Order: sequence, then structure tokens, then C-alpha cells
Amino acid sequence: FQWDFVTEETQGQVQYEYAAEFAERMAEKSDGRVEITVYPFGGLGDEVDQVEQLQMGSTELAIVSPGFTGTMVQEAQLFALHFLFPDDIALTQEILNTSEALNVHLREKYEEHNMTPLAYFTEGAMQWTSNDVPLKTPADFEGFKMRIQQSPLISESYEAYGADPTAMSWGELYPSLEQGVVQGQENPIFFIEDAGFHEVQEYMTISNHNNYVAMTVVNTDFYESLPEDIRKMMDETVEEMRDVVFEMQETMNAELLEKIEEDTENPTEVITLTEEERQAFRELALPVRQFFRDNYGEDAGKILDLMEQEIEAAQQ
Ligand code: 6CS
Repeated sequence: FQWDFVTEETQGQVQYEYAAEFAERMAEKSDGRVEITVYPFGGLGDEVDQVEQLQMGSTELAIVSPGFTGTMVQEAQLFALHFLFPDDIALTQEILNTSEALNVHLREKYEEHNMTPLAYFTEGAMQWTSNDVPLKTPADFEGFKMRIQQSPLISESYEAYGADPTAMSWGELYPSLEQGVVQGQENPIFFIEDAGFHEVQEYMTISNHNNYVAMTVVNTDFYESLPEDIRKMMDETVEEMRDVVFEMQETMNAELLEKIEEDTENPTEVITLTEEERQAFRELALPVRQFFRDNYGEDAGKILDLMEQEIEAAQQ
């Protein structure tokens, strides 16, 4: 078997390292019968092109951020809702692993598009970076040119703060920040450092306003046509990778925060929001849940209701 595995990240970053480790484990388990070629971001087009290739089956496996399927699987935009998941990232991962809303109902929505999400994993809490203005209060977002992924609900979430969001691939983000096409962006810390965004940003706000969730996705026809022993190996590897990737992101996010703080050549002022400051954003973010319920079909509301119940139960 020869399969392609595409990711939205490059060597050394979470998604790529996940795929490389996954490929190695599959080769080992199958005694070399399964050979997986891992592609870093950039070679096969942008993130949205990669989703299309997966859908058509020209690639078998991919790591996909739900933000890039926002116009296709509208229900998956629930990941764009700020302050939905607990701040405790280990608890968030547990919810991602076990949630029926995600692993049954949202999975079905993806399968209508010939894609099967086998796992959801966090790449860390998201933070804001900015030029011109340190982002501390919703007023700081007034007219702020914010780069976002291609999801209408991410856009809605930032419009709720008064920002002016623009969707683009991360492949274009560095020069866009440098030239002022956009003033800021959101990402987990490891990605901000590794992509070098801090080099062209004055401020980083530790906001923890959302979790960066990615999905391990297979082409559904491909997955269903696999011989049973191979499919079992794949399922097993997906299970094993849950803890592996959790540790990967923890280590990278911690180490690269230090690196940003110690980079005297490219100084970035790091601002940590207080609980009170976060509350002002939470209040504006909450009505976006109703927008999600009202605009993305009947099942969107049901999935979100269940998700909210699951989150509440996990927090008790
Ligand atoms: O900001 C983005 O679009 C990129 N961020 C991460 C953490 N992974 C890939 C994604 O394309």
C-alpha cells in the first residue's frame, strides 16, 4: 500500500511531526506493507486545495483544520466559537477524544463530503499577535485588520469584537503582516514562533480565547475499502497518537514561548489578559453561539447543544 498524507504545517511543527510518526508506526506494524509519504505544507497548494484533494481521493490521509472546511461542513464551524472549550487543555483533549457530538454527529457531516475525521486533537490554546495596538480590550479590535482562516463563523467571531477580518492562507501571512495588509492574527504559540510571525509583530496577547483543534481525516471511500487488518492497524495508530500529539504540542508551546520571550533581536511585548479582561471578550463571544444555531442548519444547533452538555459534564 502506498498512501499520501498531507498536512498544513512544515517539518518541526505539530501536524507534520504527527504525520511522520504516524507513517513510521504504520510501516512498523505492517512490516513495511504500508508506505506513507508525508507532505509538508506548500507543495500541494493551499489548505483549501488540500481538502479538495482529500475529498477526491488523490490523497488518502490529511490533517485538516476545521477552519478550512467552513463553507463546506458548516456545522464544523463550532470550533470557531471563542470560550467554548475549558481553559484546562488536558480536559479539552479528553472532550475531543470522547465527545459523541464530534465523533458521531460531526463525523457524519464530514462523511457526506467523503471525508472521515478519525480524531480531533488540540494544538494548543490560541493567542493573538498584533501591530499598532496591543490587544487588551474589545475596543482595541475596533477596525482592526485581522487575518483569519476561511470560515464565516471565525469572521463573525471577530466582527463581534468590532474587527475587520480577512481570510487568507497562512502561506501568505508573514508578508501580509510585514506589509500591513493585516495587523494581526491568532494561533497557538508554537506556530507563532516557528512561522516567525513574532518577527513582524509588536505584541502578543495571551488571551486563551479558543483552542486550536485539528483533525486526522481519511478519504471515506478509501477508508471503507481497506482490508480489515490494515484498517485495524490504522485505528490503533490513531488511538496511540492521541497522547503522543498532546505531549508534542505541550512541549513545543512551552519551549517556543520562552524563545519568543528571549528573542532580543525581534522583541515582542507579551501581554497576559486577566480573568476580568477575558470576561469582556467572553460576553461579546457568547451571542455568536446563537448566530451559529440560527444560520448553519437544524443539526448545527443540536450538535452544539450536545457539545455544551458534554463540556459541562466534563467540568464537573
Ligand atoms: O493559521 C493557520 O492557518 C495555520 N495554523 C496552524 C496552527 N496550523 C496550520 C494552519 O494552516
